[in-house]
Amino acid sequence: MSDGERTFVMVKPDGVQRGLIGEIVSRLEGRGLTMAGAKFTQMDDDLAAEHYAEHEDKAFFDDLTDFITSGPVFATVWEGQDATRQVRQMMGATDPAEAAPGTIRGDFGLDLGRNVVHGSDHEDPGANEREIALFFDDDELVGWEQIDEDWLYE
Ligand code: DAT
Ligand code: MG
Repeated sequence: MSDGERTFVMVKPDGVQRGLIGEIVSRLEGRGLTMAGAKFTQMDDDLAAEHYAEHEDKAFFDDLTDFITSGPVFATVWEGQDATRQVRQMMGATDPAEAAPGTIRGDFGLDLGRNVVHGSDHEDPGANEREIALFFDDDELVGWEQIDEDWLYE
């Protein structure tokens, strides 16, 4: 059995526009993570400011919130063993130019301000729960057991 950890993953407006939703979902599914929630939506300024509150003093904050509200996003919750850290590894470095090939950002991005995907920071305790709660009510999340659990976890 997994530890049941949940993490927040969002395909950003550039990823949506470039048709990468399916690719990103496929990678997470293939890894063995289980989707617990999904929402196709466009963020408003308030949600963007809350979601990126840790960056509000940074010079890039206005560009970041303008970008993240510029089009629809695909907001998702994924569950699995050590899910937050594992997703961050699959996403790669924040700057796609530095992200290793084989990671999502390393395979699909070139520019820091267009890095395709967001995932909760595993080095920021509680970030996953906080971000999930910003986007989802409890009754919008589904806990379920995938039939291959016995073959994914020892
Ligand atoms: P991550 O998205 O990997 O968690 P972060 O939380 O440090 O990275 O930053 C949030 C987003 O802000 C990031 O995905 C891209 C943008 N960003 C980060 N640092 C930046 C910078 N120095 N200049 C412009 N945009 C930046
Ligand atoms: Mg971050």
